[in-house]
Amino acid sequence: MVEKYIFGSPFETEAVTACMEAVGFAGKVICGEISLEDGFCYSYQMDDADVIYGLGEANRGINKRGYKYVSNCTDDPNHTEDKISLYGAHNFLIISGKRQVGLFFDYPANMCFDIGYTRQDMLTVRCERADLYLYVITGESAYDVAKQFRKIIGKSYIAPKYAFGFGQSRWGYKTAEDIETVVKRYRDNQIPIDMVYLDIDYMQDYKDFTVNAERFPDFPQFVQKMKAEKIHLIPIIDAGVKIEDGYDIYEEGVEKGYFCKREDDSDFVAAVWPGWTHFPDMLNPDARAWFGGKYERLTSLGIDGFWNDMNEPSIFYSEEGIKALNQAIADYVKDTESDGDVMDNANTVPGEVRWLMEQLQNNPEDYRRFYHNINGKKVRHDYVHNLYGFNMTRAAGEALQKIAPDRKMLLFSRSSYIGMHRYGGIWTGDNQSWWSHILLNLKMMPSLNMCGFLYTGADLGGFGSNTTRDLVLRWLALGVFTPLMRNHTAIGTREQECYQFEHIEDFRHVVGVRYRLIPYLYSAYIKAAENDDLYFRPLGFDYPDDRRAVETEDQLMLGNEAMIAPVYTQNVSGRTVYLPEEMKFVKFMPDGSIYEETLSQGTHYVEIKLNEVPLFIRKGKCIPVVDAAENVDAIDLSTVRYLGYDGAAYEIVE
Ligand code: MIG
Repeated sequence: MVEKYIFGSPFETEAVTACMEAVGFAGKVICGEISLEDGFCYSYQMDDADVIYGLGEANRGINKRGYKYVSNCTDDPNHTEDKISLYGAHNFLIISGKRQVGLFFDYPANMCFDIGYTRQDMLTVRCERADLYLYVITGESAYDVAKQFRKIIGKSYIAPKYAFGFGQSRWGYKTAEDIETVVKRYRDNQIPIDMVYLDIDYMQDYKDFTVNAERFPDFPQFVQKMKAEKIHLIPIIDAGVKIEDGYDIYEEGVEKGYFCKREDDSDFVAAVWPGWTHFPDMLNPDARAWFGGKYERLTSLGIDGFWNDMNEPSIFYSEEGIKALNQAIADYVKDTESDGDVMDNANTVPGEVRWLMEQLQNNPEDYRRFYHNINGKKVRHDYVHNLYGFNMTRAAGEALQKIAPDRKMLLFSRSSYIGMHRYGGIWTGDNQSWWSHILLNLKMMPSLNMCGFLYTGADLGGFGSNTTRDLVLRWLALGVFTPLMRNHTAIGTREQECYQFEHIEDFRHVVGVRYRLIPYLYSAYIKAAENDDLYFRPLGFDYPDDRRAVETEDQLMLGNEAMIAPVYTQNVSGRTVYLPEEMKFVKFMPDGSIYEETLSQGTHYVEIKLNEVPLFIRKGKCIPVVDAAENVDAIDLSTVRYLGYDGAAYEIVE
């Protein structure tokens, strides 16, 4: 059962697609207390045994208890354990204990979820203005509640099958030659691959929808050449539009009034990669259609996939921020009669100047300095901050449906709000080449699925920091199962393409296992999307009465047939797994054979070498496997056989 409560005058986020009558709040909701004395505050006294699921792309565990999280889409590339805000805002929780209750707080501004942080047994959800919809969902189990929630937010975006191939990316590939080298080395080494990503350097001066003509002398022909090699090129699109005379997108946007404006109606100016930029008003339906239409410049050249970046939106600094900093420096120079070179020795930078410098990036002040024009109404950005990335991706998604109604395109975003799952997937942003981030990747996946985001994945091998061979291999062995399987890394870090390391055959094998499993994984994904179901689930969704299963957070259920338990620690030759019931332990061995062993319910230590990929098949189930292939098109379904329990059947769907 789903109930919808209205508080004040909520902003229509369009997260929910189901038509429902909202009930006015009459002092009581099914579970918990609500106070409207100081903004909005929901509170609930948690039982010791209550598990709190949800929050989509958030830090820490699958059970969110024991910390606080703030929905405030933020470009923060350092995902340490203390961080409370990442790129997305997914305000959906499930309280699972004596009762099974889902709560969706449909509110697009800053919102705090204190889940046993201030007081260990208290869950409180607060926001500044009591203008929101609250959906309260009751069900038989946490799993049931999640599925009911998925029903009201509309069907998830479905990625094309090629997007289940392997992708290579690196911030730093600049020229057609760089890309060709990557493709050649993958093909020469017979490591399967379907996609190479174009990061910001393909553009002319970081201008959206342009291609640098020196680096790509004949881009249309290059796209075709790559196509012939069975490679899809996936360009990045950034939120900010460069201010530059003669750049038609900038000029059109100014003329049509499609950029976000300051209070005095001048176009807001922020610095991002291109230098000074304007932000397209993604919340204005006309501006959205206009910006989305520009993707055709690239699709008309044969491009069929995109990743949307910097759409929190990320701000390096604003004109106002720089002015304040310059003023502080000038004042300092005047006061001290120094020679004006405050930067020559960091120790001489006065506290106030240093503070202003540190505050330049993603400053909350800046998010209060610009406005959206939403159907004629002026809305200050901070009131709707968490909807920007959603609507950028919606702009693209709606346009792509028009441009090529019969063709599935790949689309995913960095920033998101619930509702965006209908238009694209997400990648989890700038992680690091840390072992702990393999586990963070794993734990985020089911929470994202609860919020509708099925096409998801992390930067395999790690984005920031220098990676190592063993880390890439172990991470790939998790990535084999995530819908987005992409190796991506930052400029300046150690090269981490699969061919950069010794014993390339191990990489060929691990990536090859992905291709052996694509018929299964893509089917499981389509089934989840079509049935408002989850592709990845916490063990507690399937075994709610088994406390040990509920508390297991380093394994996931996949589809209806499988469980994964990747290795995420260094220098080990295996790991401990917990089996809530008998399962078949399967290992894809480097010689192409498949090891199978039936394991009983309980705890087992299983050996898993760096070049082996483990998987568990549930009792009574089976999954299809095929021969490895060099790209998705080359997968030969006639090589199919079934792994798992005899007598079981599996239906492959596409
Ligand atoms: O400020 O385009 O998360 O994947 O490589 C960094 C360069 C901008 C952030 C993305 C990352 C991408 C990088 N971008």
